[in-house]
Amino acid sequence: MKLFFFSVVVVFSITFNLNAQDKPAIIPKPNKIEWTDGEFQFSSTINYYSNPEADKNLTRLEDLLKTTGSELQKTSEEEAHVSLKIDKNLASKLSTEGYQLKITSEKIEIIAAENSGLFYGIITLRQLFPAEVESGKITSAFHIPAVEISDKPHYQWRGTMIDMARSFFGLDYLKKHIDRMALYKLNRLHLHLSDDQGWRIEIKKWPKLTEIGGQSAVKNGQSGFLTQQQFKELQHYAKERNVMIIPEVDLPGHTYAALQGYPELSCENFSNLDPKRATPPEAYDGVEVGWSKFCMEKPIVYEFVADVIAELAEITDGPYLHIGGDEIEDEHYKEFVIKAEKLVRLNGKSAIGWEEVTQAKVDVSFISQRWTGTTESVVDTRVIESICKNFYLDHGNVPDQPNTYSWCKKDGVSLKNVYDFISENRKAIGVEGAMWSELVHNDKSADDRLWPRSIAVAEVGWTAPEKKNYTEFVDRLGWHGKRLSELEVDFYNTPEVDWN
Ligand code: TNX
Repeated sequence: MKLFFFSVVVVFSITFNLNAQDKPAIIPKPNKIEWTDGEFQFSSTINYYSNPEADKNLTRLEDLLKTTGSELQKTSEEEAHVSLKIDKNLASKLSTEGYQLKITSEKIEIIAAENSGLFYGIITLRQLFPAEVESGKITSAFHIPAVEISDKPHYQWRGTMIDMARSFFGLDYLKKHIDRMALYKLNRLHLHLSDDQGWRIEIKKWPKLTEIGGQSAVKNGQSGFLTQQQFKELQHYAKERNVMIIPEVDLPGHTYAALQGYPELSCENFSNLDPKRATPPEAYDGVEVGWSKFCMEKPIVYEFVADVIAELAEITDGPYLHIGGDEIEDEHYKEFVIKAEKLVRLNGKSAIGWEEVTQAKVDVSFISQRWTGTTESVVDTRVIESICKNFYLDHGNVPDQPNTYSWCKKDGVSLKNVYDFISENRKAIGVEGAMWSELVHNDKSADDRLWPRSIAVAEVGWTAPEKKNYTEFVDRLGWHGKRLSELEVDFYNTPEVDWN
């Protein structure tokens, strides 16, 4: 009897110890994780070390360790409690963004082949700290459970898109957004910078784009634009957090805001526009799509496109420019796409476009962004998955959520709809959640549409499909409610999640 009781207790405690839920919840789920025995406790002085190659991440580690209130002391590798190391030999195993994190009762070690990997090792360590870390100071005593993690992303492209054109979002919001992206290992921020309702990026050769087109917005939306200087500042901020900015100017349709200042880019008598919508120099504040376009027979249109692409290429660090290409019917469309794509290449970048561009025989370096998944392509390009029923974050978190769209999926796009996405496309390079802003007019509603669904985007992008499990994800996410609140994210209170 005694023996029986003893074995029940042993079995119970083993099960309990193996239950990951009593451990801090890491999102996205690491691809290899093993909780081991013991825990690491911070003492009043923390000795830390980084090898010279890892110096880029040093301040980030110091900032994290400072939240404990302990003294920090840089020491030799042998004496260190916490160490950061770059080891180029791990490149084939961990690729550029992977890392290893090993925690024992004595030591915390993060190793990666590159600084982007170390950055994510530090992010994982950050998620092992209590939620208070996000406000900069931890007041309660805590310890970190021993663990061994070897992790790298499933996809290289883990993105979010913000529609800046219908309603503008300022630098402060974008920087906050980048911080939040980084916490979940999202690494691509696509900015939709022009559409019928507004033009949001300064182009020096065509100043009326922002002087006029920067002043309008969708009804009740915010107007404004980024100067090239601000764009660079944002890009620098993003780069430090391993986020690449992808600027999009939507061509040759969705171009009304450009025509406001430069009506010469439209056909005679504006016959390429729908006069019921608007005629230059009037602004357009409605939400119809597919009614405006450039006059593609006019040489000046190509001068314009060449100038805009050249200036964008000049200020963009990343290798990509997004040229839009969606929702337009025109006999010159394919020819236009091919020319625009060539201009992008001439300026040293690769072009991305919405999936419709693959009706044209574009270069194989092209990347298409799928949103309906129904275009008959004539080229087999690499693909970013933004299929609307899984990734359109302007749709409701739940059915009938006020001020959301439902044209793609009438019940909205739930957290589970995002999470359950699996790409069947062998040329998929990743996923991107798209927040269109016809109905999103301020920071608070942007938060509500982007979070927590972008966290599901992050896990779809990072974790291997066979390791995903929705029930278990939702459990982990519940533990992040406090962290998101510390970060002042006005996330949607999804009923699918039991927020702790
Ligand atoms: C379709 S998807 C659009 C956008 C709209 C969005 C609204 C795509 C490439 N074009 O212009 O904002 O639907 O959900």
